[in-house]
Amino acid sequence: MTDPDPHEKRRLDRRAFIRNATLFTATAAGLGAGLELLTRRPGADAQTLPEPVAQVRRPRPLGPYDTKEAVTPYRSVTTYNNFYEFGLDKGDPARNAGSLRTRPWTVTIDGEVKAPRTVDLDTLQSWFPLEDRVYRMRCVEGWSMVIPWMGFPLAALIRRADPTGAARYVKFTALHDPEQMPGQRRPVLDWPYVEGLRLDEALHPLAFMAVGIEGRVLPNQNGAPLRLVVPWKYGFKSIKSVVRITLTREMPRTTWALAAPSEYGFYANVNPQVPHPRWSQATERRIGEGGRRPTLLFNGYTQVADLYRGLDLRRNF
Ligand SMILES: Nc1nc2c(c(=O)[nH]1)N[C@H]1C(S)=C(S)[C@@H](COP(=O)(O)O)O[C@H]1N2
Ligand SMILES: [Mo]
Repeated sequence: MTDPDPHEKRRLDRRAFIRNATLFTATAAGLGAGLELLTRRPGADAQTLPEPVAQVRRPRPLGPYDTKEAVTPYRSVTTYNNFYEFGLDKGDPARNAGSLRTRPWTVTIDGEVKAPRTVDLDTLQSWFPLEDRVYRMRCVEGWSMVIPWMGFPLAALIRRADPTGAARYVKFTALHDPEQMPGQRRPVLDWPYVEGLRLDEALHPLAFMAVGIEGRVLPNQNGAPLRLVVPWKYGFKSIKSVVRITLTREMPRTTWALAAPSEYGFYANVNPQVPHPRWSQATERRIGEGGRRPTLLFNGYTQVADLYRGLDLRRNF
């Protein structure tokens, strides 16, 4: 996808960080060679639609959590992606994620829960009625989309796991399999990708586990078969291809916060007043639109503000 936007440079800046990071042990030349190995698949442009999600009746009226803003074209949602397990360029996930096997797929729920278990994804999905959620998504790089997810509230899953009184955080772990995920053959990030939420954040009704987009199962490049969606936080919190959900006592060490602690915090709440050290977060480019629009505190989801009473949002960025 061609991207004439000047802020594209900022994305390159984010990649430039990776080349300088201490965890990155290979040389820049090594990274270049590695990216060459992320082969382009012929025919990736002839988009075949995923199968419909069975349980969902459509259309349905918008609910209290849905934005009425125009939905981003499906083609953009599924071809302009960040999923570093499949490469660093926006088009790489759509080109390369065909190698991800999404069935069978198991999810382990463990840690501070009374009933730890490993469950097949189809079983897990059958526990909950699927819902639609039309959410804004704001990437830390300065672009945004509106995506019609389908899935179930994270709170429903956590309540079913029955946390112990000691649980204070939720840690999410993505699949680690360099055979299926060619980007993991290089130490671009500290694999597997890990994310986390405070337990009260995870129990907020906006926090969502997605299994589909627009009535169809999640395309691999969007984090199939199960991904987190936290719409009031920068997109990197919304971890893709989740295999493990662990309730913990301590704040989990998360991938981007480990990679660049001065640039990516644990909270990562969207906040136009807290710039990224290397660029402003005051505005954003809505994919498919010209120009830029103002970025809103908590990405406009002001109903989460109560979670952060008494917390200094500049220190806890
Ligand atoms: N496992 C994993 N999850 C991930 C990422 C990633 O590289 N790996 N990228 C994150 C970032 S930076 C963003 S902006 C969103 C992008 O989601 P989308 O491609 O479905 O729009 O996924 C997030 N989840
Ligand atoms: Mo992002």
